[in-house]
Amino acid sequence: MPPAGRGGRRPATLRLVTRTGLTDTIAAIATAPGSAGVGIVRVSGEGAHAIADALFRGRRRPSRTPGGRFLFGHLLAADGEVLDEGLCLIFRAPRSYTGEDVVEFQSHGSPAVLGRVLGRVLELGARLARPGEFTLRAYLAGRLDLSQAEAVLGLVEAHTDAARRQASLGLSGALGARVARIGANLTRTLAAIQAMLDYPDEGVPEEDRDAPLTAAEADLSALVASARAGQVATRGARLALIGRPNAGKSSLLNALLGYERSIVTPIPGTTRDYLEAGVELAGVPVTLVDTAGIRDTRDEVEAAGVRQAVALAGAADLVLALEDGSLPREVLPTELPGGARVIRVRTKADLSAAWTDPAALDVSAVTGEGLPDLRDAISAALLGDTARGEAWLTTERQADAARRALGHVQAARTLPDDLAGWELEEALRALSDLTGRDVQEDVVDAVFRNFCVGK
Ligand SMILES: Nc1nc2c(ncn2[C@@H]2O[C@H](COP(=O)(O)OP(=O)(O)O)[C@@H](O)[C@H]2O)c(=O)[nH]1
Ligand SMILES: [Mg+2]
Repeated sequence: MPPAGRGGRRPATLRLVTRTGLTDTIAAIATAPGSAGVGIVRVSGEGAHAIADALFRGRRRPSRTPGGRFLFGHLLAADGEVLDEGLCLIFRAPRSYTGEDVVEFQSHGSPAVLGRVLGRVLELGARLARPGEFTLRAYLAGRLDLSQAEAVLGLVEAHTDAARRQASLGLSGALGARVARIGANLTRTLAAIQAMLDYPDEGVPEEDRDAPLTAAEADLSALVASARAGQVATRGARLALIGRPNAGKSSLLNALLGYERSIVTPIPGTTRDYLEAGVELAGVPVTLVDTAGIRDTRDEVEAAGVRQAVALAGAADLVLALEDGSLPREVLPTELPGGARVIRVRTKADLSAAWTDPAALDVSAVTGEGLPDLRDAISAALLGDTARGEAWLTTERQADAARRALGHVQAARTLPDDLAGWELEEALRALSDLTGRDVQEDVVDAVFRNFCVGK
């Protein structure tokens, strides 16, 4: 039965409790498969301490040991055989990751030892945890919201420093706080609209309604924009260098890489195919793509390369559009596909300038002049305000919720007050989907399905 008076908050939670039998005790190997110095078997639930008493022999009984302590001793098989020596870490509800009684056995990290320890834990009455079930319990205990649970997954899977930083911010609740700030502004707007409707003669200042709505819209737009950065941080980015033949694309690629990957010659049309090379920029793995110079050409091979260059630019997360600064400026014969963002670069800045443009960065691949600024611009374009420590959206699920919220806020702006109020309520609902405070069971399931067993 949903708790009374709170609008049926967390109905999904209650269904999950009954369906998965959340009072039972679960166990899993929490460390990665394979050999390691240390391995961990984690046990959570009402029976955790009793299982530890039966399995572990140390200076005291685990069930008599205060939470937050650990014991050194022996892990025993059913017949008393010593499986290994190790540690038993004791946590007491509610002060544990899951909010339940938890023990963690640390032993040597071999598959043989961990397999026996886990086998014994299961014999003693625990069942094998499903993927993500420890974190699911933390969520159900109210210790994490859904976006924080996703951040846990992000931390487990982080391959880049940018991804780690983001997940860590998400886990800290920074994303939740950012969303709450937006929600508070929407609620203020709703209150002002309600007051206008209820007391049309009182003269509620327009400002009370418009200022928080404007702030919420700006915050939401930034949040939606951050979703792309979040994905870039997680999976890396593609950066295409394009420009006319001889603009200095291959030279700049080599300069960004720090080694000679691409052939550089004074002959226009040297690079006819494209080539890729990986480099880390701003903590993000970036694939640099060198393309054929774009020009009108009769050469069939070169023409194919030009078409490919335009397509590569369209598919990239970011485009560096290079123009030779030492020659009179010529526009590219091809319109670049929209979508990808573009940084304009005036190359060969060490030579005397034939033109200048405040919208272009001056860079020399020969002297290295302008390279630090270019790296900063790339990082800002790929990661946006996230470099300033703001929390971003890191999953498509979160991005979808934020886009829906923004859509409703934008719709609210164009509507008369009574209809605007409805849109704002929908926006608030989309925001609560984002942090997962009142979401449907299938959404929760989908999030936790991606976890590994033991997390
Ligand atoms: N002085 C100077 N020459 C450059 C610079 N970058 C490229 N070049 C020269 O310009 C020519 C074309 O360079 P390349 O990188 O092959 O251009 P791409 O055709 O766009 O790949 C070569 O002779 C390079 O040595 C630069 O920053 N300064
Ligand atoms: Mg080239």
